[in-house]
Amino acid sequence: MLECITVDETNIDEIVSRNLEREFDAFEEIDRAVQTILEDVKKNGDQALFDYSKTFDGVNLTSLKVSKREKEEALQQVSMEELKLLQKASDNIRRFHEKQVEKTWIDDNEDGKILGQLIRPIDRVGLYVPGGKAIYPSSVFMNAIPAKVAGVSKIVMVTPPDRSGNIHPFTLAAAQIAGVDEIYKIGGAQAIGALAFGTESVRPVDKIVGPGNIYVARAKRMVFGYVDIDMVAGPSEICIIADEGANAKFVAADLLSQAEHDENASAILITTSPTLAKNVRQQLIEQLDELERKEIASASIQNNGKLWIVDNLDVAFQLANAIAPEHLELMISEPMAHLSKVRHAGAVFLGEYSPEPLGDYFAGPNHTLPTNGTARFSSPLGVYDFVKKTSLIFYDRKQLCQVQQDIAELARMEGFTGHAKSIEVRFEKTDGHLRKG
Ligand code: HSO
Ligand code: ZN
Repeated sequence: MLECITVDETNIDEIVSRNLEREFDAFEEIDRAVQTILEDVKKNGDQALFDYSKTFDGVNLTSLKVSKREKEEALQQVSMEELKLLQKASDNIRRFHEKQVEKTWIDDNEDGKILGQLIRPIDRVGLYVPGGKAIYPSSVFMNAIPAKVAGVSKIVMVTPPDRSGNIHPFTLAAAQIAGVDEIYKIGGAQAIGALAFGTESVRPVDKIVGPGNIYVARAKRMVFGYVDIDMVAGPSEICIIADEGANAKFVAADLLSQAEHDENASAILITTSPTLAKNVRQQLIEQLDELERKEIASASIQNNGKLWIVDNLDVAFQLANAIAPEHLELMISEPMAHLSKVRHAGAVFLGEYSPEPLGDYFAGPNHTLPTNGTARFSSPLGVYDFVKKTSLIFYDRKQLCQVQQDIAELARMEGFTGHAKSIEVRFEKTDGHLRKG
């Protein structure tokens, strides 16, 4: 089980780089397989998709699209209580994301001049939802709701079917609550190909979002540029900064909540208290035993679990910023007072009663967050990921006349006489056409 390690200001960088190796993996073999699948889907369309369903999902499908009847039946298989619960979570998520809506602005304060920025939603978004044993209605919400709030007109979901050709009712119910427009029984790299290139059944989309296995992740990277993609999120991470007053039981439970995701998930405690570190270590051993996903969680703790002891909270925050974790919990007294020290984190959870799963399912903020240190430069998935901006420029004749020389000179500095001419031609003394009004 875990060792408690002391970290001080002088060895932060060394500790972080030694312990959190951000691998730049070569995926040659996987990429070759993915490339073949993508090319096959591009060339052979639906037929390729049916063939891959047989090979990878073990099912002979006759239709890829989930029918209205299947959607209705799914809703009947979910209890009233479960539906209400899903609705409650989705309401919170929608309310939070509505606050992210950016407005078009137009500045027309100066006579004869208008500048602005139009905000327009992406037309068609594809949402990948993992299948198999994983059932993630929460991920359906976290991807579809911000797209819906942004005003995306078509949200197309793809997810692999089970061996009987069905999709889990929770996934279908969540998709309906979130307002997903079309659902297809396609998984893996082939689903990414279908969304990017289109087939007889699936119209191509403009952006693909959502988590998936390594094949899906590599396929997304490959079609990037052809379509847009969201971030390629890695295994879950949690970093907890705790002081001597923190409850060891809570701290251990929160570390395990992310460890149970994946053998490669990471769970790190940074504490000013050696006693707390020891107690958390003991708690981890005890609580691991009770988890259903004990195997995965204990492998993750073994591989990437850390108990780091620091002298003071300033060092704790320096360390956390160097990690730039997906989730950062502050189990310290007066966490708000220390917020200014947080520079890089996907989401911050303040105090004893804001455990990470509150954010995964319910509070409202998105649970698709930057991992692998990418919180240094990127943000949670949000409404802003489903819109794009268009600049707006208007000058009338008088305004352009005042700056014509400046522009022409700038153009000539770059050797672009054609650009200069495009300005100057408007002010030449000819009896050329002048628009009335
Ligand atoms: N914690 C995950 C999201 C999730 N948790 C979905 C449960 N379901 C993101 O790191
Ligand atoms: Zn989670």
